[in-house]
Amino acid sequence: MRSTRMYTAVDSHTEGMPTRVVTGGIGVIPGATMNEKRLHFMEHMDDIRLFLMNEPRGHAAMSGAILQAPTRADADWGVVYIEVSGCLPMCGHGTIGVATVLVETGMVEVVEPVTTIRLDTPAGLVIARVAVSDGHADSVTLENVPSYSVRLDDIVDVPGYGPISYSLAFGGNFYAMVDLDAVNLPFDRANQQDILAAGLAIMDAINATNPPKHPEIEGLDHCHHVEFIAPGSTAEYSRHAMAIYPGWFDRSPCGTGTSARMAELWARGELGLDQDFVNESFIGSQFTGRLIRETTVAGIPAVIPTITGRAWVTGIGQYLLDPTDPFPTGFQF
Ligand code: PYC
Repeated sequence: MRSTRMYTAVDSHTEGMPTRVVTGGIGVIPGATMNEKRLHFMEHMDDIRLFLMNEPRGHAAMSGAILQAPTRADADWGVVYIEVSGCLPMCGHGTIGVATVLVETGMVEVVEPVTTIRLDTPAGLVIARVAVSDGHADSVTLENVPSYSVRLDDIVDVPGYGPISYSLAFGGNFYAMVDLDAVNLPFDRANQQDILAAGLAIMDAINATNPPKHPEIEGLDHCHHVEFIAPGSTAEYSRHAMAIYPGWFDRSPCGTGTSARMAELWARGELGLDQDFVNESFIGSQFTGRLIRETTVAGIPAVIPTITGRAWVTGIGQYLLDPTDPFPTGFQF
């Protein structure tokens, strides 16, 4: 066996969505903050992401997280998120996967009944509280970065669809929230290609006419996620299909998307602090969210969300590159 690359990883899934947690082989990514590391990785090391996320080692909806030493004294581990479409500043399902893997592999000191792990992410400090029994990570509650509503009930003209009403909020990434009824499609996975096409058209139109920009985090200036809200959803229990650039659906209920949705509902006065919000994914898995306190982001009213969900370890791997492999950065199909 010959190889010019070898990365070790623990694979997991969070409520159906994969997180390949890369534990070795990459070394220290340059950068004084985790966001600087993310930006450096995107510019100079993207071949590693492609290698680990693309086929044949990954697939069209693959996602992962690279463990790093933290850049801040108040954190235990640092994380750079990777996925098929790039490097998110924050990923909720990925964080639940990371926290589960850190506990189950003993990479943190495990304390029962709750192990607290402080994670340095590109979007800021995220605290993961892992419920542990008999050494098993049963569930993770993450305390997310400040989330806020950007606009409510705006209209974007979407070629092929006409004027579409949407709201936009930040929950670690920017999310456009659109009623699925607005594109006249049923909440049914049989229609996923049509739902995806509508989502991509909506995000394109928003980015072309009125892109969002985070006031404090460099490089966050677009919307790559459209959360289609299913009919019958309320401020207590919501179902959605999360369309993500360049063409896949979150299998999990999307931690940052759930945070954005709660920030939107809070801005409308429909969701208060300390109330459960159950968010269900396109495959029927659930996260439970809560808003735990108010804050501000550059003067904008914001909230701190928590998200509770579960992850399971699915494998331990060493990912190799044979020097004769014709697809050194994989491929998309
Ligand atoms: O859970 O935050 C999340 C997420 C973002 C993209 C896919 N999952």
